[in-house]
Amino acid sequence: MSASSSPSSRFVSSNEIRTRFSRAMSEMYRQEVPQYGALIELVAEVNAQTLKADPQLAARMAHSGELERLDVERHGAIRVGTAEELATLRRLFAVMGMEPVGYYDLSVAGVPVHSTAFRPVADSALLANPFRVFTSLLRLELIADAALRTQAAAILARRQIFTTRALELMDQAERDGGLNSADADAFVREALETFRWHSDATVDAASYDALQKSHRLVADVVCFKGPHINHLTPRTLDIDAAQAGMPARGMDAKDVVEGPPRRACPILLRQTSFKALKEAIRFTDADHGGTGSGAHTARFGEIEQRGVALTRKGRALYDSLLAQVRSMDNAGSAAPDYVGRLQQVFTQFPDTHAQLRQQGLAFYRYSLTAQGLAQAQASKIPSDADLENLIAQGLVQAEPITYEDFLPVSAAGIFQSNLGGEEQKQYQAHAAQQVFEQALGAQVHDEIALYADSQQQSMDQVRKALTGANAHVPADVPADAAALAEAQG
Ligand code: OOG
Ligand code: NI
Repeated sequence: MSASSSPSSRFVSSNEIRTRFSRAMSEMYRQEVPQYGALIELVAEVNAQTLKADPQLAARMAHSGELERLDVERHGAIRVGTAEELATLRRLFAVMGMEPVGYYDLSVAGVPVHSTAFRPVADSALLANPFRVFTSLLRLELIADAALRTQAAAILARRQIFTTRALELMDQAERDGGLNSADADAFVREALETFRWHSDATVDAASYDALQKSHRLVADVVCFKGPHINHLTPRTLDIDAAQAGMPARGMDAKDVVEGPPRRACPILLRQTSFKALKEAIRFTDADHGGTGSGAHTARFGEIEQRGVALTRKGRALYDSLLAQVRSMDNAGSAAPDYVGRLQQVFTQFPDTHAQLRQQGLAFYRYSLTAQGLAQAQASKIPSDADLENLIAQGLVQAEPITYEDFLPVSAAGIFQSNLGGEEQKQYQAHAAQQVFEQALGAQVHDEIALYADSQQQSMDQVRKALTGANAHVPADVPADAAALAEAQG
């Protein structure tokens, strides 16, 4: 190896690998589930209309860099069966710069899984491509029937969800610290195989039925060759408009949008989906007469609208208001007039960005405005000036930090509406984050701490710009301006 071509210079960035992978996933899913393509078109139309009708939103998203990522923004979801599968997925996603963020216990909602989201963590990586994969691990211990539990574990132990080449390329990326462009392409191609749909089940019809009766999700995880991607979700800027447009395009939309109600200042995440498709599958005893083929419902389409990330205080308020609405009767989001009651109860959640900020309910990214920058350069702003005052004077702007994660109650609603069948299971609810992290082989990031860091960094940059400007460097020294520009990011 010559000194002039260090191996790292030949590597493509993890952002680039993630972008190639998310594009490949999107193309594959479009082929597998044509309605997903229709959904992408609908969302593109709604987004274009929304941006046209709201130039302020367009300007803000252009400034934050989010406008550029909007068209490629997706999340997907998969479900795996064993600790080893989860741990290897962590390594696979790490090659693409995706790390486990958050812990979601869905057993509370009658779904026998717990989950995390693999996603980029750094602000710059999120801007490059925020592709996320909501990843659930089946909790076999929640299957009541011991014999069935053993059978499920045995079936899972026999499968290998990764290709040999994918495993080799993971080793290589870890060993060398990256992949060159050709290897990255091979990696994307091989990784894709893990998420492909297989209509051939790995079990006979009787086993499928038994597992299905235990919980439909158990059959979905256990009976197939791998963790087929079960949906891919584009980001819409107006979920109500997109929801309204679904039936005209032949999509069987879920009745209500999960998450907070429509608001002037969107918070967290609102989601809706079209119901899962019934797909023909073949069991291993297909050729032996009898019940050789069946149907499986797992794969669907979903859309989401993202709002500002909430602080712990804001999140606690959100959770308590949502619990209030849902406890009004037992029907949850299926109750009549759920939307009206949601709107009603959420009037208690402040709905201007100034209030959200001043009451410490949501996270913002602070920066000097053009006017602020000019005044700072002229050392006209004291470095300890109050941020809210600077905002009021138009010298600093506070932009909402987008929520990049998921919501357990919403996720449960999405799971439920797409499992087919009406039955509600009850499980002893208990979060088991440590057990999950042990399976994963790593700790998950605390998502709220990530937003807090991001906000703090932006505040520090503003302070740094003000302090730099007040350091009594003659105003005509260009280095100072360069430092300011750098501090501005
Ligand atoms: C995951 C459902 C959760 C979301 O957007 O909240 C989810 C699944 O069905 O596997 O994707
Ligand atoms: Ni989803």
